[in-house]
Amino acid sequence: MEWWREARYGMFIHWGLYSVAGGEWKGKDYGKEQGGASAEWVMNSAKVPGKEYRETLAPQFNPTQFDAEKWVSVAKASGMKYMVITSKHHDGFCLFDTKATDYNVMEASPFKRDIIKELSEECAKQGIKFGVYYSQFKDWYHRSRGKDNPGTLTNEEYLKLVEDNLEELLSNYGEMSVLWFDTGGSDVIEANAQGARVRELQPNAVICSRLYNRGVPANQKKYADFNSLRDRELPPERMTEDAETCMTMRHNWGYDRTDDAWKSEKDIIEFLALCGARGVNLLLNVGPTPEGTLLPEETERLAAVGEWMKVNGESIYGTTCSPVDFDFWWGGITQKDKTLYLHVLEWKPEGIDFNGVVGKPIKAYFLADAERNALPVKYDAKGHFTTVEVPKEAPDFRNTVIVVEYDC
Ligand code: JFZ
Repeated sequence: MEWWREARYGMFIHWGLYSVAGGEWKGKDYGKEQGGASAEWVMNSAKVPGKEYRETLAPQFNPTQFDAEKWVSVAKASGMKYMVITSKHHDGFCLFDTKATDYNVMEASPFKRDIIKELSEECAKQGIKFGVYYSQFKDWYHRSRGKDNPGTLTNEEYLKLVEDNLEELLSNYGEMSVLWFDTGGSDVIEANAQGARVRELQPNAVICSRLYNRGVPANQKKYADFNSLRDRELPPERMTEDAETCMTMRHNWGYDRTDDAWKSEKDIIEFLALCGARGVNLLLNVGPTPEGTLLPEETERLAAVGEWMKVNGESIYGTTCSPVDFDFWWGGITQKDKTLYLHVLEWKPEGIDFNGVVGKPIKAYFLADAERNALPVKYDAKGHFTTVEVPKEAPDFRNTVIVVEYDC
């Protein structure tokens, strides 16, 4: 887990046949906020039978502009340290060369390239940890969705498919650093068997708590290495356990043709800082196009976060949430050894108030200030300081991390 705690920030990729649909089916919009669950759910939202979904979309999945080197370079430049891509989402389509079903990119689409292989190799080359999202329980193609929508497999055959897929993903793609299962069934025995297999084949892999159904008590989630919080959720308090929040840059996870609800660079940077202040990793999502490209709106935002991380990354990577009672009106605190990083999202001319903590601070300064010019601080009777004085005008949101160094 050490690399994962150090990493703090990764790329989530939702890509598959649903990207061709772009959230629409037969001219109707099923994106999130248009009545659908999200673009990658179009098969379910539009109640599309498996055969029709496959015959409509699979022949169109030919993302000839896909370039793993570009995607991994964008992630790296953004300061991301790991990547998790959908290897099989709920629509059942496999983005890798599998022998367990012919409903995969090699056999069912004209693309015939192993996307998981190309990305895992590029990540290894560029020093980014690689992992896969895998929908182990929901599968609207292979499993039955009721008498009107029979699956292609019986329940037993489906469990065998999952077992075979895991063997392939855990054996054929080198170091698999993250297994991001998504929402197991209520059967803990099934989930534990899947978790145990991951441990056997990839002992260093970090396993997401969604290996288990949310209803399973935490103390029964034997193989969960981190708590995957609700989508886009910041926990209300500091997390003492390893946890991660995943977030979209707009409404939908998968590519959606009409979704223009882009979060600003400021929104994203501040969300990353607040995740850090709560001791939570951020897995930030992109939904690539049917052509295999990232959207300009995505690459621009990721580059902006990368610029911020160049200056402020030390206040995120490898930090923990601070023991300071941190419900400050102005933002949150991350900590590393005897250094606190105040992530200041709101400003008041009277300065940044601050409950004293262990030890007397040596100095406070803006992390972006190469000269580390000390900011004036006021102390209370106990020698704890109460306020860091800041400029009357709030600085640019990209340069608002204040470092506080301690003498003990
Ligand atoms: C799941 C998927 O259904 C969705 O398509 C996407 O892949 C997302 C990242 O994960 O959706 C969920 C699963 C769990 C919660 C919310 C959305 N949850 O626990 O809040």
